[in-house]
Order: sequence, then C-alpha cells, then structure tokens
Amino acid sequence: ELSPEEAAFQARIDGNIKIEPKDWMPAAYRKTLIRQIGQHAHSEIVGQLPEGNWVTRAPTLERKAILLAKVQDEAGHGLYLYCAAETLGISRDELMNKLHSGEMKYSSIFNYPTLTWADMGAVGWLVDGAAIMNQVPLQRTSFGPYARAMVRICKEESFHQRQGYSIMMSMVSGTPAQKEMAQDALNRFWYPALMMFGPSDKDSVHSDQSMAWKIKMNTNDELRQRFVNETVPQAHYLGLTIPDDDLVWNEETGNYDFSQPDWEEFKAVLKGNGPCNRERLGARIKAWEGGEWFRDGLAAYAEKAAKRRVA
Ligand code: FAQ
Repeated sequence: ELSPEEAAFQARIDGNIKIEPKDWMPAAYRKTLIRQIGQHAHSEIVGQLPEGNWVTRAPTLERKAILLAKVQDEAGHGLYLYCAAETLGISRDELMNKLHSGEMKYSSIFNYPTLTWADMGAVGWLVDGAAIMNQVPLQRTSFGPYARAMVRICKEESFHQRQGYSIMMSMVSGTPAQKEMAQDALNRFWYPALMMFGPSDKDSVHSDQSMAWKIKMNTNDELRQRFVNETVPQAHYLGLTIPDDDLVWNEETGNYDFSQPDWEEFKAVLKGNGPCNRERLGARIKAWEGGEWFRDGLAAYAEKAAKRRVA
C-alpha cells in the first residue's frame, strides 16, 4: 500500500503535474530516472563514435560540414541529459565511472560498425528515426528537467533524421553500386534499429512501473510498431526492400505485421558481446583518461579564480 507521501506523489503524476528536482519523490522513482536518463546520456555520447568514424571521409565538403554539426549536436544532447541526471543527486564523475565499469548501459545500436558511407544515411534515417519515435512522447515525461531537455533534442533529431534520408535519396539515385550500398546499409541496420525500443513488452522489466509513474509514456512494442508503420513507406519511396519476408500490411489491425529481431543477439550485445562493444567502451575510456589533465587544469583555474575574488 502507498504511504501518504507516495499517494500524494502519485496524485501529482496522475494530474500531469511535473515533478521537479527538489520535490519529494520515492527512492525507486529517483533510481529509475537516474538509470534511464543516465543511459540516454551515455547513448548520445557513445553514439558519436559510429558517425565520427566518417567525418574525415565524407564525400563532399557540404556533407562533411553537415555530419560534423550532427555529431556535435549529439554531444550537446549528452550534456543536457547529464545535467538533468545531476539534478537527481548523482555527479558527472559517478555517471562516467558507471559507464566505464560497465555498470550502466548505453543503447545497443551503437555496438554495430559503420562500414560504408551509406551507413551514415541509414543511421540518420533509421537510428535517429527510432530515437525520435521514442523521444517525442518523452517531452511529456513526468520529471521536469528530462521533459524540457527533450524539447530541443527532438527538434535536432528531426533534422538528423532528414539529413540521413537525404543521403539515402542521393545513394538510391546514383549508380547501381551506390544503390546497392544503400540496400546493404538498410539490411544491416533494420533489426538493430528495431532493438532500440527494448525487449518485447512481455520481457520488459521496468515498463509497468515506469508507465505508472509516466517516466515512459508508451510500451516498447507500441513504439516499435509505430516506427515500422512510418518507416516502411519511406523505404518504398526509396525503392529499397525491408529485409523481412514476413512484412505485410494488416488491413484488420491497421499496422504492418513484421518479424521480431533476434532477441538472443540483443541479449549478447547487452552483455558486452556485440560486434563493437569493446571498441566503443575502449574509445570512451581512452578519451576520459586522456582528458584528465585538462579537467584538472580547469578545476585548478576555477579554484584560483575563486580565491582571487575573495581576496
Ligand atoms: N540498449 O525493462 P526495459 C540516441 C535494457 S537514441 C541497451 O524495457 P526500460 C540518439 C534496459 O536498460 C538511444 N539496453 O527497460 C542518437 C534494462 O536494463 P537495466 C537512446 C537496453 O528502461 C542517434 C533492460 O534492457 N535513447 O542516442 C535497450 O523500461 C544517433 C530491460 O528493458 C534512450 O535511451 C537497448 N536498446 O526501456 C545519438 C531513450 N533496451 O537498465 C547518436 C530513453 C532495453 O535494468 C546518433 N530510454 N535495454 O539494466 C528509454 O525510453 C528506455 O530506457 C528504453 C528501455 C525504451 C530504451
């Protein structure tokens, strides 16, 4: 049974009143938010790596400038989200340590390699597309700082999705080899993109409680279905084939029926055994350790400047 404090808290949630950092909240609500916002922040930061891989090899100056801006946006998203997590009483250093030790996760999608330029198209189109599908409803999530961070993030993600689709448009209207590259990128990213929404509802550990607290606004399967419904016509427009023989429009339900991703592969990736897990985490740890002298320098300077102000 709910305590009087918990009942009052739930009544606020039910009345769609935002919870702010200094408000009372159940310990488990705080913990769930730190987990989800922290993982989300880590995903934005680790998510820079697969695309960063192509910045120096973009085919034109224009594409390079756009990709660079996109990758920088992801860094910004990570920073807003770390700030939102910090309002819950966890420090940036603690969050980083938990990422680097493997105690905290980041999205499974960023453990797949980006092998060709067409992958920049597929990542923008599918990965940012899936991210927006998940994040638009999160603008109404119950924790104020998280909801507000989502507003700008969603605007930027929608630019990212279009830049990805624009790359795909160029690839499919190029040479047969370029169109083939676009199809290959779709083949490799389709199921990993479907995995971004998390396990199916029957296997989701946190969904029920997170939905009751309006931390999550939709179930994993609801959002995955929405993504499929929206993306299939976009693939048709490109003249590409979704790599799923069972994909079919279902007149009765008004949805596409589709094949589930390989959930064993998903579990392996979450355990650290995806194609790029070690490389991604290794790159983040190297950057964190390599930047230590700089963080120390900034902190020493701030301390000196504070002393000077007092004197
Ligand atoms: N990868 O009980 P549930 C982006 C874990 S977008 C890894 O259903 P929940 C933009 C889950 O944490 C990507 N782990 O969990 C970008 C839990 O394990 P735990 C980031 C996953 O939290 C684009 C366990 O499985 N977006 O970065 C995944 O209720 C391009 C059981 O699952 C967000 O984080 C997964 N795919 O629902 C950047 C959105 N799925 O923690 C660069 C916010 C599940 O107990 C380039 N997050 N797990 O050890 C959410 O909406 C939710 O956390 C879900 C998972 C829907 C991801």
